[in-house]
Amino acid sequence: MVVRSVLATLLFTCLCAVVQAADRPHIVVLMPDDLGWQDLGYLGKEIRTPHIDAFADGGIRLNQFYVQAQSSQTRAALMTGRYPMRYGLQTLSIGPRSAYGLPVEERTLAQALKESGYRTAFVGKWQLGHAKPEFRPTRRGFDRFYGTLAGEIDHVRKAGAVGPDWWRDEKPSKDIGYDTTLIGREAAAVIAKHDASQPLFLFVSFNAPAAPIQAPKEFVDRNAHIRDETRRTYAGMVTALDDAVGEITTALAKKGMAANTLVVFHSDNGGAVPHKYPTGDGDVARGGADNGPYRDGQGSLHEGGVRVPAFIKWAGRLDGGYSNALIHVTDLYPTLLHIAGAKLEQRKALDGVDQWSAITESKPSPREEIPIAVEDHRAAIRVGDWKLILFTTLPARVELYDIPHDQGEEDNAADRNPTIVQDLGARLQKYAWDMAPSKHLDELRRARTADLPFVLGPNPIRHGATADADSRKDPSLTVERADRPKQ
Ligand SMILES: [Ca+2]
Repeated sequence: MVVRSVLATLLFTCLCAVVQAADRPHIVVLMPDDLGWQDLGYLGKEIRTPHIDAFADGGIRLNQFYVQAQSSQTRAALMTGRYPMRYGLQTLSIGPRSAYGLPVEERTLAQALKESGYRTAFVGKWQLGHAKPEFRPTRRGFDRFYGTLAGEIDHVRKAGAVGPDWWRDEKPSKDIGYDTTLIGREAAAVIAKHDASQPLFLFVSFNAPAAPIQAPKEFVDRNAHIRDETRRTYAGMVTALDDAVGEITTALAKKGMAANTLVVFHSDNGGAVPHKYPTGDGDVARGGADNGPYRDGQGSLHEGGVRVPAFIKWAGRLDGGYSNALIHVTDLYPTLLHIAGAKLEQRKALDGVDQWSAITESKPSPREEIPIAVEDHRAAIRVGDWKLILFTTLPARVELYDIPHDQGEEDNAADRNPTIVQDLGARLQKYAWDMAPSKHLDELRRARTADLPFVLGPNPIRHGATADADSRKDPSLTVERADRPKQ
């Protein structure tokens, strides 16, 4: 009797395992670079993106999806399920001349999926380390790699500050063409060549629409309705991005993989726009992006920098809709591993939490808080409706916003809510004690020649006092904030 019961259990377990293996979806992550909140057809209307809209229409839109403010940080958070401050990547991005990378002790999403039987491919901008072979995607869990290792390249020449940077696996590639088009073509080819009986993890990390703002004429011409030249060229980059997504859609359909492919789409950080206060990380003199109601953009800890358009789609399984759950990019790691039936146990503790029930069953987010940034000179945390931002370099500054009621972060409520400031500040302080030394700052400290630009900021008080009206056409950008502390 006992034996029969054990056998029955074993049989049941085996059947479940078979069902689960057959059920495991292909996973495709589509991640644009510096895409603004309002720069998709379904969100803004000015730039048409029919292919991305078609994905979004049948998917679940994630209305409170937070990322890190900079490229390398978001990629690292997604790939590890752990906050960048745990392993020293909390400051800026890994630059073309940087010697460091994502520490090899960190387990990556690709490694975890590969261990559980997925084939893996990375196409596009890596930016998680390039100075040593062990940092490369092909050593970090990906079977295949095509694209740029360091990023920050010219979109046509595909060269950056230290020369040509376009690769196929571990060899330089001489492919000619616009990077976004090449990335779309390669991603489609990966799908076309894939043996669909095995699950696939394809990470498409676009280099668009990030600076430099460049697009071939055919894409720019499709946005002739936009008068501003920078915005029109930026829109051309988004059009190329949408066409590339269209190629991927077609490839999935041709291969019969569309119904069993889970697609995750989100920008790596906010669109690059002139900040309310000039200078500072991620600041640009003229940006093509539009972050809609959100303040500032790439590099900023305000919503424009860290809250991005995002959705998740699984045509055969999920109905469309939306989720207002508080989600951080680190949550994708356990969520995707859960769906893939992969092993979650690992040596380093995860920060991300499984959001599958919150997304698909409209259950509350298991997350109470998101430490948006924990750096030597600044930090931010979202807890419930509240968001605290600290600028810790002198003159120090504290900002507190009630996000659902002040999405533009115009009304600093810090003075009126000392208890909340104290509570959120104490939480940030706890994280700060766990912070690993910043690899970026460490490199700068050791540099003999300081040719790497770095500004400790943006600090609104400091920059508000020296705002350069000439560089900001909109006079409101140079007006000091009303909530500046009394002198
Ligand atoms: Ca970026």
